[in-house]
Amino acid sequence: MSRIVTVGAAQLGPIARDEPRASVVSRMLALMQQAKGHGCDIVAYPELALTTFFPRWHFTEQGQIDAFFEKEMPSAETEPLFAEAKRLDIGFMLGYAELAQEDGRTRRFNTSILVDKTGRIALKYRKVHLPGHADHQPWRPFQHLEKAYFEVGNLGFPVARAFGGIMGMCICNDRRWPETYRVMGLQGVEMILLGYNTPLHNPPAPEHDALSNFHNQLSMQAGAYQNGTWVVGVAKAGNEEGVLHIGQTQIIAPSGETVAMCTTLGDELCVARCDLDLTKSYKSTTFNFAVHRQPQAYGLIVERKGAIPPPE
Ligand code: CDV
Repeated sequence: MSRIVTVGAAQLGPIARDEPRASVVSRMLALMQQAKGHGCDIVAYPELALTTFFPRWHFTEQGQIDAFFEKEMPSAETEPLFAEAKRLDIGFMLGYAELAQEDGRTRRFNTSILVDKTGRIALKYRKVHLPGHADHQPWRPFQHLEKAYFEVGNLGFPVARAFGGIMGMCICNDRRWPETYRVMGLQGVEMILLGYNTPLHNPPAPEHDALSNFHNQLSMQAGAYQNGTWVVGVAKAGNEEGVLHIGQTQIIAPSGETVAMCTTLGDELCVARCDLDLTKSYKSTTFNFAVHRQPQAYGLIVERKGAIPPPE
């Protein structure tokens, strides 16, 4: 048996702070049309795909921050993505900053949606692992204020039946945490779509800089293999407003092998025919959770209060 979902991972190059959404959307439409030309069922875009990565700046006016957020989806500016996808009979995954009116208040999330071929939002995810800091830290060459500008996502890690399989999403820093993949793995996920904005330089730990690409590979390949799932990681890459970001947009098989990867730091599409049935041999053997996992043993460890302190 084979269940093929052809995926286009649509890497975006830098987006300038003053680049209008209409210009970004036209870049995204060009990639969508290329994806259709390659027979794709889905085109996946990066985290916060519609604007520059604004948490790198400390803003004091809420209005300046909210200018980067979407108050409705679709909006007049994003509707062309929905319309063209429907016309082309292709689905898409889109990351954006979401301003929601919920529980009687304004809430802000770092969000992704998966839109099916009919234009319906089949799945929504709000980023759980927000990296960086909540306070202005002037010593840094650039800020990472996700903890100030977003709330922790309140939807968990949901999966949905779509595109003939079981689909899930996560966003950027989530990909470094094994819990992300395992929570979806336990729900039988067969393909995880994720976008990222990853600066090459890590101000609190510059000794990690030379390993940025390696850590990107390591996390996504391990997540795929250990849960028997496809993983599609899509970068916003290149030199954005003076900050270098990694690329390496890629599609990873349930074996953990990368089967397609972008080679530039600009707008670029890479494509793979993903057989969702390749997940089966991993999910039914090495990572047959029902047979081999031992959650009762993990409980003993979780019960311990905190880590053992390192020796003096
Ligand atoms: N946008 C992100 O979540 N970026 C983080 C950086 C700050 C390390 C990442 O994990 O790639």
